[in-house]
Amino acid sequence: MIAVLGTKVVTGAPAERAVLISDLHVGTDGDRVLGALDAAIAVAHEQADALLVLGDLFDSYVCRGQIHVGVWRDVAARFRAAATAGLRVVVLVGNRDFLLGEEFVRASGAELVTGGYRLLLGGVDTLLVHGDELCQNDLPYQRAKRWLRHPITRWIARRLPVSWARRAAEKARRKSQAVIHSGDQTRFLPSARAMAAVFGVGMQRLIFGHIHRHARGPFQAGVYHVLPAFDAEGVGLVVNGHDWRPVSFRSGPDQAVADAVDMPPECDWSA
Ligand SMILES: [Mn+2]
Repeated sequence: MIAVLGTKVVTGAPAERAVLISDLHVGTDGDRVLGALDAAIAVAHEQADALLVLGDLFDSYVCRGQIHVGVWRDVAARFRAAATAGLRVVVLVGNRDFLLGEEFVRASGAELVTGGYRLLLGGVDTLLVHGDELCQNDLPYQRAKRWLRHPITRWIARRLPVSWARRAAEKARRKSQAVIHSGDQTRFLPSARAMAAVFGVGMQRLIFGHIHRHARGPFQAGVYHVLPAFDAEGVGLVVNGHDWRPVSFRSGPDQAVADAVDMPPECDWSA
């Protein structure tokens, strides 16, 4: 096992073909994102070996009781059906749903990854991370992350009643919204030194989300992809061997549709 920027990285089985999506934020956008998710699952099942979700599947997830109710139960059931039909589903936690635990694994049949995930993807040595660890200049967040991820915080939060957990998540959301729109916005970009650290350990490709912008480009000897927020346009990445292309998923009248989208521009980095 290796660690990159404090994030533990586990190694998974290779996948020649995969569908990758990130930042679905299920819980904020009603049914729209679920239609796109159903399409992504269907395309992954028909055309790929794996569905890889790069974090913030849920807008918030605090306590283990949530898996039995509402959208959390519904999304887990969708993954369970796909997993039962033979699809490999891998879900990385994001900063909004890092409290996902074994109850999600049981309900969904997905492989849950609490850090980074390294795999041979289309034959390329690839690292998947949510991406918050790359945003090293977002200092208030990085400080909060240390106590939020503390085992004691986790132990307490996961045992809260669902109604308390939802109120706490809503309060945290309002506070973070107020902070997000203040000050220098470049602090939310991945830092160039974080990117250098990732490619410095020899990764050929890095894929992440979190910053809600679609981008791709070269970095040193490697290549990165930044997946946009899936709840915006249903955009993800389809990998088929050497072919890597962004598509927009939607549920058509009687089948899943994956429309081609333009290759995105390169990403900006913070200092
Ligand atoms: Mn995020």
